[in-house]
Amino acid sequence: MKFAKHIAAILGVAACIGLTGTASVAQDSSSPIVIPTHNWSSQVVMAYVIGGIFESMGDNVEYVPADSQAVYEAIRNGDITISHEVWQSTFGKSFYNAMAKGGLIDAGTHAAATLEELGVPHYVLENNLCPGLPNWEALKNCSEVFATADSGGKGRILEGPQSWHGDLMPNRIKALGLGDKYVIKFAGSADAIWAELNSAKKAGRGIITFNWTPNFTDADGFDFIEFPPYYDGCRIVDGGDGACGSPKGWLKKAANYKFPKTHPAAYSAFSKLSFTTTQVGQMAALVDIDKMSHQDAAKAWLAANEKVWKPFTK
Ligand code: TMO
Repeated sequence: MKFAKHIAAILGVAACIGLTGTASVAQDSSSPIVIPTHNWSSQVVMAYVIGGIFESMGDNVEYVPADSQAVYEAIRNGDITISHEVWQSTFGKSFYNAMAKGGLIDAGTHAAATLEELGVPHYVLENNLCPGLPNWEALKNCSEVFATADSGGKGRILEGPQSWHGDLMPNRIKALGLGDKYVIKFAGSADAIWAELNSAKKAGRGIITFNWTPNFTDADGFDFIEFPPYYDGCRIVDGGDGACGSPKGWLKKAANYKFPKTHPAAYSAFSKLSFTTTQVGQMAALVDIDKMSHQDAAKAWLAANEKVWKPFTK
């Protein structure tokens, strides 16, 4: 009897080891990993790059177009599995809000540092179209340089789509006392910003737009305006007066909290995955300069960069 109990105990231990062993080599679920696509090029190319990496590991993936603010709630409740470009300035608040509610986890930070800010193409500085730039105070004295046919004599600032960060820039311009001299116009798309930058460049005209780095414009030379430094709480949505620039920020990854359990191998790769400024810029350039489709750009990038991404899967 004693002996039988002993055997049972040993068998129990063996069964446990068996289970643990199975768990450590568990297969990823065949349910699709849901990857969101938004409305700027690097994000969409990177969606297909990461999807391609998961597929190379035998995982199934699905892509869904998603609003870039609402996506954090969708990850939290499990409708979407990951976000691979969480830009601090624009999405930090929604990311942390979803995390605080529960269901969304921080899956690590890319090597690339970020800035999402208003700025001017380099020739605006080179040709001294607004003396004193990139210091923001120069804007007080040259609004006419940035006027357009529809700006009512004021300088025009071309902001990105309003879905990115709402009234951040109108609030800032007002808070800095520039509201009488400048109007903010929201672009319908990122492509509309690039089209306006192109035509302004051809004409040698002054132009102020929202832009970001890493982006394909890094190679061209785009100068960000230096606003009063960002600090936690300076924005109106955070209780401040709004008179500050954007943070020199991080670029993070997020995931639904179940992802590490349902797809341990894919999660491990995703958590290791990190892209540099150059790599994110390349992904945008393949579309915005080379005019490839997002899918073809991702295929080309994966084929040319196996040494970069294969180690994430190991
Ligand atoms: C989120 N974005 C890179 C467009 O600023």
